[in-house]
Amino acid sequence: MKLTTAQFKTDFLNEIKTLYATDLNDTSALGQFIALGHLVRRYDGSQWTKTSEKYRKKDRKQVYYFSIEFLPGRLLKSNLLNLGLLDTVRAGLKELELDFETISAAEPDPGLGNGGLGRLAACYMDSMASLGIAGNGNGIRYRYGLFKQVFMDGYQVELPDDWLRNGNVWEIRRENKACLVRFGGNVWMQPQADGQLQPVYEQTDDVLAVPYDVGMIGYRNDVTNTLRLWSAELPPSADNAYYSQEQRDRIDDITKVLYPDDSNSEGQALRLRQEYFFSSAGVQSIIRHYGLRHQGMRELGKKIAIHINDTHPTLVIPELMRLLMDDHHCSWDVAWALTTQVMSYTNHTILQEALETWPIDMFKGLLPRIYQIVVEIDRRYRAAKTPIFGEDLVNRTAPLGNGQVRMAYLAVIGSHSVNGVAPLHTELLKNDVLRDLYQVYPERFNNKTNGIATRRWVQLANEPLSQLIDSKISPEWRQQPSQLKTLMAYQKDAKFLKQLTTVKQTNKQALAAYIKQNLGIEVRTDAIFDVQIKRLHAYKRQLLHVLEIIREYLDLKAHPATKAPAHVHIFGAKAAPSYHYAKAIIKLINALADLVNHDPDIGDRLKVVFIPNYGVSLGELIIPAADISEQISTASKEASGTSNMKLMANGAVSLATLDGANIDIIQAAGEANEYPFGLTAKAVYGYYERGDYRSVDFYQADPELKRVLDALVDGTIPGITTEGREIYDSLLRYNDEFFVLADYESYVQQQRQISQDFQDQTKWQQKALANIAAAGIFSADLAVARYADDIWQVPHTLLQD
Ligand code: NBX
Repeated sequence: MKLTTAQFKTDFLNEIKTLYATDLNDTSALGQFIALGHLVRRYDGSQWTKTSEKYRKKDRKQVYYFSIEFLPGRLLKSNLLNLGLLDTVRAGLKELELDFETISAAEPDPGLGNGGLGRLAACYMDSMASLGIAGNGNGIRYRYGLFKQVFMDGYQVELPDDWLRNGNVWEIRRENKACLVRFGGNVWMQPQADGQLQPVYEQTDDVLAVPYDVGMIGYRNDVTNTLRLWSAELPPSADNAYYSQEQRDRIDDITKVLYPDDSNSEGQALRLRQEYFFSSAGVQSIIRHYGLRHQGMRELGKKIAIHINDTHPTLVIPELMRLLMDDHHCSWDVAWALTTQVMSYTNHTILQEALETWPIDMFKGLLPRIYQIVVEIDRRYRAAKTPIFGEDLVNRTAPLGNGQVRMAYLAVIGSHSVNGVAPLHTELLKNDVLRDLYQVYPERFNNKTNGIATRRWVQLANEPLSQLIDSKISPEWRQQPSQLKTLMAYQKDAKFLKQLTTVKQTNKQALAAYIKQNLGIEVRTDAIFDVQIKRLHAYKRQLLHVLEIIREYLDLKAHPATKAPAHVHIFGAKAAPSYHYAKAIIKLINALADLVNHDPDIGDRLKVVFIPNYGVSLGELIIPAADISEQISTASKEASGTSNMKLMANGAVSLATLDGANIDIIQAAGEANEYPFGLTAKAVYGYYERGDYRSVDFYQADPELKRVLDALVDGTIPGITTEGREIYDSLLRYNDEFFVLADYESYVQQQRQISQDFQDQTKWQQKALANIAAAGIFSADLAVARYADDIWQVPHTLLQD
């Protein structure tokens, strides 16, 4: 849109006056942010309305992306960028003697997700809008987001994330679109005059689902889509029924707090209530919207697509069946054909403990009608498939088994498409986790490698790099990240490579300033910034990184004259509050940091920095400053990874196992430009099959490794107590579940190589450049276009090369 600086200033000052009845000098950065937010909403308002009208007029097929998590990050800057107003607003604020960055930092960062899965959903919302896809998000408006992490005495302490304290400028409460979601009670089927059966509900607990809509603004294309987040409230009771405090709490609790578990299924009834709550409300609103425009349900499959982001929204399958049969009087067969045509499912993990199952008793009690439908899905599946695949396979794959409702199986059976998120992951789904179902439905399985929003992760997070890129190649890369590959023409341009170093320095200074101010640690910006940012989990192996730090420390102590570049190890990671082992690792890292950072023998040559409360906003600060991207999960365990892509796009070089999308990154940028190491997935599976992994052998064979491991228990790291022993035991007594010791040697070797290679900055920046140039293929726009083409079958405006 068009806006002059002068006009913006007038609008902004008016907004301040209207909102606060005072003048600019009397407002805080937060107040200024809120005013700006309102203004942006106003600038975008007509675009949002027009988008819905356009979709309606053209009767466009709608995509609904269901996800129990969305991690959008702060929206002010990205909304301004996408509306084309960022420069104008910056200039206007500057003339008013205000600092845009300070105002922007006052925006709360909504932590409505745990990690990769939630952030991916947000990247895809941005891409759907930017590709002109009629895409809608559907999720939960948690009153409290993921906990805020602080460290006390090196231990993680969780504080509530009261992100709505000052309201949310981006949302619109739509009370008129609220609907009821039913829990519990009894249901029985009553025959009607026409012979049809209608459910009769008794003594149900009804919850009012109220939607809050957030505009998802496309990149300079006049499109604004909707992310709809549901909040649970007391229903308006016609007979003024009295609700006990307990009933009120039970309703409030549904959307009160995000489960802080990444890659782990809690199995709690409250979680199941959350899942059905947003699945039911979402499907009800879809059907109502569809019904306003269409006669009957015949066209449903042509007009809507529902995407299930991991198994948490799987109940959309029986819920759609319920609405089609009970409310719209479809036969089972018609309803089932429509449902499978509409649904598609993405799996994000092969970890056993993450695969959701619900005890049948719990499920039946909470969702009696839905349970009846699942029983019928199960019955029909068994009847149809047993003659072809035999009883054993069918028993293993049916939605109901071992007293459980098996969500992943239900998702596969009720969808027309099942995808993994990187080629290796999809292969493992087919050959391992979902092997039996792959026999039954081979045509449903496909891969969709993850992607990232380059606009947020490069254009916004790394403006110095973006400007440097603009000075060399056409700004088209901003719309079409695949164009980044043309940067390879500068592989031998010494001046350009120097400029890359300068850009990195600038970003490192910004991060170093944050570290100094918040943690009191001083780091050299000519050091290697070695970054591992992700949830804390044993399979992600922060521990392997820790062992390397201990090795470097002991090495520097023993050989003070060693010439090597300074090394700063940077961690960001939250542990699930009940994940004891992960918390022990946090304590270990903090204790090690304490030791290393205060050792006068070490000085500024080695630093360990654990930045608390890692999330989207800190990612935007850390990622542009990274030299090394630590992607060191045990091969086969990380479905894809997405921080690997973000770091690569910002010129960090991957130190990586052959896991998830690391494989594709290494292939894209060239092996010579990364530091691959470790067991392959095949080798890991080989150990499983033979059962002959013996971690102690590695300990005994390598004196250096022995010295490093002993440091966990011999008092070398004074800050730890039982944690050292626990971790030591996990590696040696309990045989090192994640093959840390097997990969230690090759990891250390690559770390040594990095220390050497970093000294030649020309060569180093050539590697960085190869990474930046190859990162375009991991753009979320491309990934979403593939979903649109292959799965949802909707048009989009992706510019192809
Ligand atoms: O999804 C992550 C994977 O671990 C990453 O490798 C991947 O890049 C990312 C996006 O595809 N998974 C994730 O964040 N969470 C879960 O997978 C999850 C599964 C079940 C559960 C809770 C979380 N109960």
